[in-house]
Amino acid sequence: MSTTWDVERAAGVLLGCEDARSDRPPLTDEWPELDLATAYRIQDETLRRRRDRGERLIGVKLGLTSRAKQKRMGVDSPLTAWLTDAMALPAGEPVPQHKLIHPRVEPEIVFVMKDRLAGPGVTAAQALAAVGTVCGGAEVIDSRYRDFRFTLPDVVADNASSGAYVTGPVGLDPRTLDLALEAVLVEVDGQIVDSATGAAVQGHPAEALALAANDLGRRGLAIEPGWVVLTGGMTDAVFAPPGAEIACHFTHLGSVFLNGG
Ligand code: 0L1
Ligand code: MG
Repeated sequence: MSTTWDVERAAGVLLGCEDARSDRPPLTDEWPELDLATAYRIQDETLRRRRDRGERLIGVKLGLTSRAKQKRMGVDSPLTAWLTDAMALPAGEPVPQHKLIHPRVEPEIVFVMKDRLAGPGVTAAQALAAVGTVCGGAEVIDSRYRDFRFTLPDVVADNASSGAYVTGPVGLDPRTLDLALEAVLVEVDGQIVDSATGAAVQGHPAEALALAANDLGRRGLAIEPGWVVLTGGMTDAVFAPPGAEIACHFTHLGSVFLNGG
């Protein structure tokens, strides 16, 4: 059975699920030998195909950087994935339900890069020095796997459940605030359902940024000036059914509002 799978087929199947809005069992159910290096090759192949169809690479996102996310998904290692312009959701736009399978929303601290950042060996302080602005944000995740059931190689291959993301209205110099203490309250229909501070993300979101630079560095890649970096869900993600009103209120980074569509 496992011999029937390869990078090209897996990339095609995952993008096909995305286009058809259909979910499927994890690849590792049929391809148990799928390892992390091959999973990143699948992720890169999906990026290549997205670019072939006109999407522009605009940044990188981290996944599973907080204990809340790791515990919920049963995967205890962070990962990186790609962001393209097609994933950017203008503020005020509803969750694009017509393009998604089973969207969930999570609050994130988002960096916009000023300088190039190339690992390996990047520290959190060096990472922060390369940042232009920091914003509050929300990611709309949408796994191609049924019930969000996956292993680490599965979710890496699936571009870390990428769907869409929105950034808040406030962009600050990250050196003017303590991002470990930056708090977020997540509200659904006016009820607070979760909260966290930036410390939830690897102790400090700059640690997550350094992790991404070092991870890309090991693959011969770098974080480029102007790129957007999503540092990973600070809390567990909330379901985003049509009609829900979701808000992420940050201490200094403003509020991000998302209508469930
Ligand atoms: O579906 C998932 O929860 C995996 C992606 C993780 C995204 C994140 O932690 O920000
Ligand atoms: Mg995320």
